[in-house]
Amino acid sequence: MTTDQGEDLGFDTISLHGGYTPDETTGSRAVPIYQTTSYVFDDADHAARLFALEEAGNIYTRIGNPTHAVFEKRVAALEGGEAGLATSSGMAAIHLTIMTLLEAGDEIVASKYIYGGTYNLLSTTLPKYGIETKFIDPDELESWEEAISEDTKLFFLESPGNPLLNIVDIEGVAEIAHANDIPVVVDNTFNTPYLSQPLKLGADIVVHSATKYIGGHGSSIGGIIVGSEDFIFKARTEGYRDIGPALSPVNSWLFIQGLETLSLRMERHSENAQQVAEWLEEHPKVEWICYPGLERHVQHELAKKQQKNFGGMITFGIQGGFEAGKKLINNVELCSLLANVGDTRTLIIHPASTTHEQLEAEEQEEAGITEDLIRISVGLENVEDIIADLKQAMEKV
Ligand code: LCS
Repeated sequence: MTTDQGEDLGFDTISLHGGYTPDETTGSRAVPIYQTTSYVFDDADHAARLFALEEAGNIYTRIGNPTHAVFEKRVAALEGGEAGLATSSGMAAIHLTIMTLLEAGDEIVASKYIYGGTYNLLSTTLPKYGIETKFIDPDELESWEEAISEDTKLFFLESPGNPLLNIVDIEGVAEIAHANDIPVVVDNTFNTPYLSQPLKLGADIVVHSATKYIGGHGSSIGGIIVGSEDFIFKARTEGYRDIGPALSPVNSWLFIQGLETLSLRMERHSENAQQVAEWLEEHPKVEWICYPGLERHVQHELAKKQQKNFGGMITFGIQGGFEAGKKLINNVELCSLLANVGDTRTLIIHPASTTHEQLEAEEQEEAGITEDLIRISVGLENVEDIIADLKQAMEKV
């Protein structure tokens, strides 16, 4: 996004202004919520031109909406992409991206370290429609290359992965993909465009669960896709229109509110998580810990190179495995036990029995979801209070 003079605007400025100038009719400074299903056409010819896609304009909120348009333009500008498309959930964003690019007979090569719901979409649902996925270790660049067949039409990864927080070398993966004419889709949910911009590292399409840090307050389910103008136009006029994964204008508005403080929140999430991780690292009952901001993280250097900071997610294993993990989770008071991440509040969960429960036992093992794994989404509370809560719960284990 640039000024009228063509200068690049900074991230925070785009977070606040991207995609919107005050409404000409009302002067409204905040982005209005266009809570409408449809838009009046000038006349029959105007309507026909819009339906024939000969002219751009509002038709029906399942296809587009002015509040969504601000959200879409703002995230696209923050990611450094050409255009965006807002969806009813993160899963809808991923599904629509795949539906737009692939057809029966095509194959996906995907990181095996991804959100359980996405893993299930790829492993179980899409094969019913003739789309198969090969899951690989994303940290070994040669495994991407080796998995390619003549049917491969898409690479898919998360960095950091949910919940293992492995960091993928996006530039390296994109180089292999592009040498084989394969587009790279990155789920940037855990980082948000504030911490990393995969398109600038060579990815072709970025998807988000806006439900997480973009919304940031745990109030709304939604998603967004960012890519080229051509790709987004195709996604909007084909799958978005046919399948109907549009979101409510109110949710787009809530995501816009979230974007306005994204950098402030991501800095504080990162600062708090670093301190919680350092505290856990020293705790005698902690068997292992994974946080990209710790030097012991095997990809700490890559994370430093590829990200602005290390984010709010921590995973660790507790001595005593499943039962000890359950005790810890049952004894926290400030931390909320629930299935979400990226809220202002600190959240905690045991993925093996919840977010990754749809995976078979071997798939869980393959994806690194051990029985003792605890995931914390560190919130914006005073960090001493978060640590005090974990401390008292640890004492009861
Ligand atoms: N991508 C990632 C990285 C996610 O963590 C999730 C949801 C999705 C996509 C799907 O987004 P949604 O449709 O829920 O907006 N992750 C969840 C989790 O870890 N716990 O509950 C949901």
